[in-house]
Amino acid sequence: MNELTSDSSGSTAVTEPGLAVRQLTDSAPDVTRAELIRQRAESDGYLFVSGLVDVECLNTVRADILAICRAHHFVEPDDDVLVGTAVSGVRWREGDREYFAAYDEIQRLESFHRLAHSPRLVALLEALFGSSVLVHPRNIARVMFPNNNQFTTPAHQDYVHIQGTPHTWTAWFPLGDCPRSLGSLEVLPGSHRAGPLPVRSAYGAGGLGVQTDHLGLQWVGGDFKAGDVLLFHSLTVHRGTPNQTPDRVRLSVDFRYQSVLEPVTQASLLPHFNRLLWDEIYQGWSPDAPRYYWRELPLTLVDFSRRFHDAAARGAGS
Ligand SMILES: O=C(O)CCC(=O)C(=O)O
Repeated sequence: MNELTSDSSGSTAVTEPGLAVRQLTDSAPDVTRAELIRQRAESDGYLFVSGLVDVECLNTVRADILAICRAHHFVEPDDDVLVGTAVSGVRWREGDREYFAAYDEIQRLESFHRLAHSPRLVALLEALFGSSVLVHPRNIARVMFPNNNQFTTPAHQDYVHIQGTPHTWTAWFPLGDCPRSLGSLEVLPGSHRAGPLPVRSAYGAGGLGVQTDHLGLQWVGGDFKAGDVLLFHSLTVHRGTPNQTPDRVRLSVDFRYQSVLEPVTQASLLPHFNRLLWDEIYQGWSPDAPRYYWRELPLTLVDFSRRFHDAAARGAGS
């Protein structure tokens, strides 16, 4: 059965559940209209901005990550620097020793961490928060292999993993063009207003999923071009789409941001997966690179509640 839906943009669309997905509202024409941006963010729980990040910087990171992927035999050795053809039969994922060996090298990339500080991205978040922005240093990169659908990111909220303040926003974007069939990201507009949802263990990034049918909301998503950014509140439910290509890896990043005036956990100030020290990551970086910048900020540190996280993980349906 088809359903008629509408969102803050006032647009309506017919959705065939499981087939088509409603398109993201593009806020690119509105990035200088702070009040409108805040209203849309509050209403929808997400902002999609096409062409927000400089494609040259993005391609530098892509080339750097693919060079690591080639050295670790994730992608074909004679691939073009920007292509990313998966070696047949290889499908490592987070948690695998082979994945982490490459991921540690990705975490050491200055270009990758610099990308989180992209000026237009940070300026938009400043407008959204109405204050200075804390760029969480705990930057995340993902290499998603084809033929691995079981490990597609489940529908989930980020708050349980981040804590500190629910008003933390994630910027998700692919490192290159990313049609939905390569595995892009979708959001459930309005789901942030449901508060923290009960979780169950699930396959895929984060290992925790939520049920969403009872919310009666409609997924939005689509194809991404290099430079397009999807931002969402830490309680906005989002999910990956499976990488259905025969042989391409999907590269993407998750960067997180909050107002400097909101509390933050120490965990958000540590490297992702906490496998390396910052001093190890910073080796060989250029003098003007963003190192330990958060130590200069007047932050309020709060504990990460392992109990809240684990209780949530043991919750409904797990
Ligand atoms: O890139 C993905 O598939 C997962 C990104 C995501 O949902 C997250 O990190 O919270």
